Amino acid sequence: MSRLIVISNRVAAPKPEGEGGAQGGLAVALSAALREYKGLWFGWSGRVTDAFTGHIDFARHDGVASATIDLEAQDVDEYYNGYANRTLWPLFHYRIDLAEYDRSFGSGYERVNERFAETVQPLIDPDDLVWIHDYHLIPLGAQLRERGLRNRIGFFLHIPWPPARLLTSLPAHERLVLSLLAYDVIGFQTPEWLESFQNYVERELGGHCEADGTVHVGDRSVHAAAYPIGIDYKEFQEAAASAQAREACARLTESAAGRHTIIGVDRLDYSKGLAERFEGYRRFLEDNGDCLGKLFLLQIAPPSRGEVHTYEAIRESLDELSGRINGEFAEVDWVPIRYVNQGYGREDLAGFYRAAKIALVTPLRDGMNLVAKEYVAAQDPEDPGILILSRFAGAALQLKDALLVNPYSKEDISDAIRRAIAMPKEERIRRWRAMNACVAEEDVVWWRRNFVAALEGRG
Ligand code: ADQ
Repeated sequence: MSRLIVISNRVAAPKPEGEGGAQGGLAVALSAALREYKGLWFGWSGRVTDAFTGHIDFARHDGVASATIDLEAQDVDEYYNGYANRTLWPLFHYRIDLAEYDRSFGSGYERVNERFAETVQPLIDPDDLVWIHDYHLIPLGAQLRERGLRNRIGFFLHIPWPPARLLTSLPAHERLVLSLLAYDVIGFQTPEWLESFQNYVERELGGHCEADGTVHVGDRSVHAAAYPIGIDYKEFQEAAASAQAREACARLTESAAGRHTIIGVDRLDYSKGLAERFEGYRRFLEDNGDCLGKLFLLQIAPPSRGEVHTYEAIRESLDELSGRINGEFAEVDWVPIRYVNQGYGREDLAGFYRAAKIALVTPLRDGMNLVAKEYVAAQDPEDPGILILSRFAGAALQLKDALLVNPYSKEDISDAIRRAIAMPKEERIRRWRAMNACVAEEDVVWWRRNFVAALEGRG
């Protein structure tokens, strides 16, 4: 049986026993795959050294072998904070206004991908399957091919693929996309992102896409398809049933004092539509005076990517906006927004989700969005809550029974909250059952099996 080599920017190291806090769904799923295939997980350690040495740190946790390398400060600036998070992330989330095109970012990105290729290549045996993840490492497959690697190599993109008209604003876009043709399989979260990719290939590269997913450009053929990622449903249900989750649920319910909780859980990122969400909620408060004091929004949003300026700016603007809304509407015994800038463990989150009557998941653009699926999985089947979901999240294609909204429209968000509050229990249960069946069935194991089957040439 082949081994599986997973390569991603960071390796999700399992926490040592006793430190608490389970891993995220992706880490759990990939760890399970690596155990099944006796593989190796390769990536950046998160540490910075004076000069790149190519030294590899090997570790083994819970049956999963990992190999990590350290990077130089310049690498981190140009590759991670630069090209990945200031160029590709905004552009791929349709924010060309925020995308920065700096030549040094591009060369740093190439350099780090070369460094990954150089160091990982000797660890790969001829029969191994290689699975590369996300926008940080798009050219890695081509780099490995240049070094003579002939293994099956797959790539999965966790974020959206932008429309061709936006992507062409990226200098050297052709080079980036052509490098993808080195893979055997390219996976996207949804058919929409796949279509944008195919459209680019046909318009810009003169390629040809077949109905079975084969993409031809010149003499290269690649299989490109949608593989929507799911959550680890079983693990999340267990987390939701844990004593800690029940405690978290009780704590939030008690502090709500009979009011409805609306929950939002996101990394603090402009793609998540937090300012638009707050504005939609403000519109709801303005238009529904009878609801003042009867509900509140709990927004959990730990800061991320603090070294990138736009992230500092969004943090400041949300501090200000939540303060303004609270100042406008609060009473001595009620604040409309509880805005919390910290992360929580999975058990706590599961408990909070269960205590919330409504979840507001309103990204402006999102590859998939796992929070929407976690919220569904955490509900009480006898009395489930309501998911309000952006139509621009990949998850909207699967969770059709959510209340789908346009996240740019304050009125849409406000109307959906009103509708959710008034929704009869039978309708809540009917909608939840349909969504839950999908979240349970199309889970992370299903995702991984489908992708790996395609990588093995069976899909
Ligand atoms: P993200 O943009 O990080 O992921 P998401 O899919 O929502 O977005 O996953 C976030 C994960 O982090 C969830 O498991 C969530 O529970 C957790 N999380 C978020 N806020 C948290 C908090 N305050 N405390 C604790 N945990 C928190 C990228 C893409 C997505 C895609 C995923 C997986 O942008 O579109 O769904 O990868 O492919």
